[in-house]
Amino acid sequence: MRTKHVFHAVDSHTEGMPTRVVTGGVGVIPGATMAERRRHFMDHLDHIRTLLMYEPRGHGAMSGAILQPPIHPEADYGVLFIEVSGCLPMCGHGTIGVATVLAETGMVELTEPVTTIRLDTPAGLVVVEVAVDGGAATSATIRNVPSFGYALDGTVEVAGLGPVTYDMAYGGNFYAILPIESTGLPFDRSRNQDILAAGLAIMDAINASAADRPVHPERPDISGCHHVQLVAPGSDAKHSRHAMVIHPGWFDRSPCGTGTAARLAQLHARGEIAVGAELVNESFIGTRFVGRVAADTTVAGRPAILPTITGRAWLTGTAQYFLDPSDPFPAGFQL
Ligand code: PYC
Repeated sequence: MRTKHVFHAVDSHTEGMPTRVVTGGVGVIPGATMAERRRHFMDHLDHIRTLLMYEPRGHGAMSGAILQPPIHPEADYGVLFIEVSGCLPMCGHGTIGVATVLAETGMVELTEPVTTIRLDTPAGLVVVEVAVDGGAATSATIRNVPSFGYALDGTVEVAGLGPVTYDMAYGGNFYAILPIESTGLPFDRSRNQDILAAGLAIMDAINASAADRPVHPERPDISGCHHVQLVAPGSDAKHSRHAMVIHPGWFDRSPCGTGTAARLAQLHARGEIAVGAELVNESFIGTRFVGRVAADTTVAGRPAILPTITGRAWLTGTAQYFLDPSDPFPAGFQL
């Protein structure tokens, strides 16, 4: 065996969605904040993301997180979220995966019944309360970053669909949220390629228009819409089901943590959910997160909420990923 590089990882899944937690091999990424480290990583180290997320080590819906020493004085670990789609400011299923891995591998000291872990993410400090029973992490609740409705009832002209009305909300990433009926498609996994194409067309149309492309009012480094939440018929503010279309062309297998936060913020902005109320948010494969509006707040003077998201993750293995100097795909590949 020859290897130019070894990456150590603990693989997990959160309600069906993988999180490859990279525990070693990357080194400390330069930057004075996790947001600066994310920028540096995207500009200079993106081949590490593609090596670990793309084929043949990953697949078209792969997701992961790179552990870093924290910079925020209150945090236990820094986290950089990596996916086939890029480097996210925040990822909910990834946070639940990271917290479960930290708890179940002894990388944080366990206390029962709750172990509190503070993560320094590019979107801000995120506190996770891991429920622990007999040494096992049975669920994790994220206190997510402030989330808000960005624009309600936006309309965009979409190739092949015509005018489409949507709400834009932020929950750590921006989400266009609309009923799947607006695409003329049923909420049916056998139509997944058509649903994917419709979601991506909506995303492209939003990002192509300077007036519609979202930009975080306090964080210009967080912009653009890379997630479209197509809500199933019969959904309401207590129980919502969706297909989450993600750039460049895959579905979240989990109920999407930041998408659940955005859905809570959208429902709150519409006056459909109150502080203290809970929403069960269900993925395209039928797995569930429970979201809660914990409190009101503001972001740059806009009404916003502090959401919590609860879900479960399971460890699936440990691995060392190598890069042989003769490997013809040193940055992986996509079909
Ligand atoms: O859980 O926040 C999330 C997420 C984002 C993209 C995929 N999952």
